Amino acid sequence: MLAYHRTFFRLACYAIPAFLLAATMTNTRAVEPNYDESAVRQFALPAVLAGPDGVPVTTAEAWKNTARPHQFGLLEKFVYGRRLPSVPVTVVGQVDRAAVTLAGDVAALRLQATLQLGDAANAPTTDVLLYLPKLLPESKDRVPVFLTLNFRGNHAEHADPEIKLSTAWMPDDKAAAIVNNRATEASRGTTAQRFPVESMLARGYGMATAYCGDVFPDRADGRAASGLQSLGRPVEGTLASDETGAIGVWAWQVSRILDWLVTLPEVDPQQVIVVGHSRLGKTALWAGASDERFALVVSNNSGCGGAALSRRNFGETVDVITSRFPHWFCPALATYAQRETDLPCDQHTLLAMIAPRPLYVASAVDDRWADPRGEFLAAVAAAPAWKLFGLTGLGTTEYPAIDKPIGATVAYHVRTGGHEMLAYDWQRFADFADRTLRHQASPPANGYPAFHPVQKPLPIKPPPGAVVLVPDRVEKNAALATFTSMAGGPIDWQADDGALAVHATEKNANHIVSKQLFRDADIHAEFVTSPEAKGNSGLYIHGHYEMQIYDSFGVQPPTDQDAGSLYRFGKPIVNASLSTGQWQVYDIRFIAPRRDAAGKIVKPGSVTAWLNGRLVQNELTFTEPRSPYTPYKHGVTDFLKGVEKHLLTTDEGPLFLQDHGSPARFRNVWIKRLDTP
Ligand code: GTR
Repeated sequence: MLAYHRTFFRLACYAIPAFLLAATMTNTRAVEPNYDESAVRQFALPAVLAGPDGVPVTTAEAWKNTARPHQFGLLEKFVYGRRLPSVPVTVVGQVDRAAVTLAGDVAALRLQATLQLGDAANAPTTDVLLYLPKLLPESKDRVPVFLTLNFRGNHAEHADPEIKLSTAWMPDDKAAAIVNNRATEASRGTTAQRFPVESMLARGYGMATAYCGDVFPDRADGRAASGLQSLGRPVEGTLASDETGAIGVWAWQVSRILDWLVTLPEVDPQQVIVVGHSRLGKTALWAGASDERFALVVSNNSGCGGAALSRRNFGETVDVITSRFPHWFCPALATYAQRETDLPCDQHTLLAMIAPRPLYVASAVDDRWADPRGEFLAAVAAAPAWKLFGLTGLGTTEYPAIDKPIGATVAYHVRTGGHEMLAYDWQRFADFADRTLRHQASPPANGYPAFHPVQKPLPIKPPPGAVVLVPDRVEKNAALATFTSMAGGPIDWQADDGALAVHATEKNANHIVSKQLFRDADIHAEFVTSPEAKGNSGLYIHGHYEMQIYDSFGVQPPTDQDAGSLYRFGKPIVNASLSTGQWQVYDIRFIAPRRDAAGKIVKPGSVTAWLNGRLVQNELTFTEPRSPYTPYKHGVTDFLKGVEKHLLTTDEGPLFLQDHGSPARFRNVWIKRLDTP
């Protein structure tokens, strides 16, 4: 069937007038996307090093002078439209500078500035949010900065309540609490899983972001409300085939923000890294191609029109993307729908534009729509451009294993999980920037597997090597031998409707204590909160750090009392709570703090947590316990004194399920130790 369509359309392209062709193409859009590798068509890629005469160049000089400009011109003409001119950038009003302390006691400098792009009367403005690691006052150090556009406004990228709430148009989106095309207070932090400020600042990087919709609202008729008019570009009627699309405008926005960043004394102008996810990953690549001041370019899950080869009919195609998002590209691209093999360029040439600078292409294994293999093959095919400079690009043609980054000056990974930009991705980008830009070793990786838990459908099967503390069905009168009471004896919690119910007490000190001890571990727990006593319970890790269980359904904004918080250390990134009576699920990666011989913490611990499919803590660091209610202080027994002593000397402790006066129920609780086989 697919073969039939391919042949049919190749003929169609040559024989059928344009208006009929458009109609036929619309029909085929109903065809299921191809996810069958064996049904990918055979194709030859345009020579990546070819100059205007079609002959591949052989020197870096010739590449810079002839082939690169020629190839860049093809990308302008057939994919993104003409690069927009530079304009003067001015700060509107004052830059808002504030010293802030972020979750995990991370000291930072937060800057917020409104930039006007150009001096035309209708010049657009964009709000930039920038966090910088706090430097000593006398420091002359300048820091590298990751710059990324965002989808839902700066306030959605971090829960910091001082971030200016965007008033720009946004697509309605329940998950981001956008109502009637405007952000609400509840929108704060809703995309924070994509912007791990604290952990990147801890590695010495600044984090900058701005909303793409400030200069081009992401909708088919967004052109009229875009910055294009201020640049004298047409915004209606029939457009020239190489008229710039939204991606070109967003890339221009990124470059203008760079104009401002490089004026800041704290920012290293030679080390600004452009990063983008998805459509904004396409944008990051085009920005990096159009503006060679970007020192490193990162594409995350950018897919069709980004890092993925257009000639591969796998996942999203030129046909689909140009019909769903006609405003993203220049009009010429749509004419190559169903005849991608006729395109004078392909996306490997886009990647080659980054040479000799370092480039990172990141995919996710379940993001088949973005064609992970097509992204990898484009990186392979772009390699000759780095070779001209005596550099190794990817250095391999072999597809890597999941969660195993590869590459030299071009890096690639395919992460576990789906279409997102997560802590794992950022840590790899920072590793790569450490190596290629800063020429320094990255902090030792703990070597643990990537953590992107699947949380539905419940119950989740425990992985190999996990120690099950509570089975997924608890039989009536089952004597659960995996826990002890606070006094070290048998527990008095009972089965209730197949789950283990908290035996709630007035003193709130009838926790149960796992016999299994652990240091670093992944912890999984399924639970139901009760409407009594605010649903309060918790996963009291090591008896020191409580991942909160609470009836927080609908609470906005969530505080450090609510479900998803690490009590007394950090409120949840987003309120992911379900209502009482519903099964909920936590997955927690707990990296234990390390202590010296006297039991004092010498290296902070960290917690990453997912609640009901949403990231609620992202590598939140913590030091000495802060709760006055730890079981080593409140309800303490001789048995617990022994547990604490062991903990302070070995960094290993139990998991407590907490009694806080509310009969929460648990099932399918398990621990997978990370630091032992
Ligand atoms: C999809 C689109 C992709 C990708 C994604 C995104 O709908 O098909 O090309 O860009 O949106 O930006 O999230």
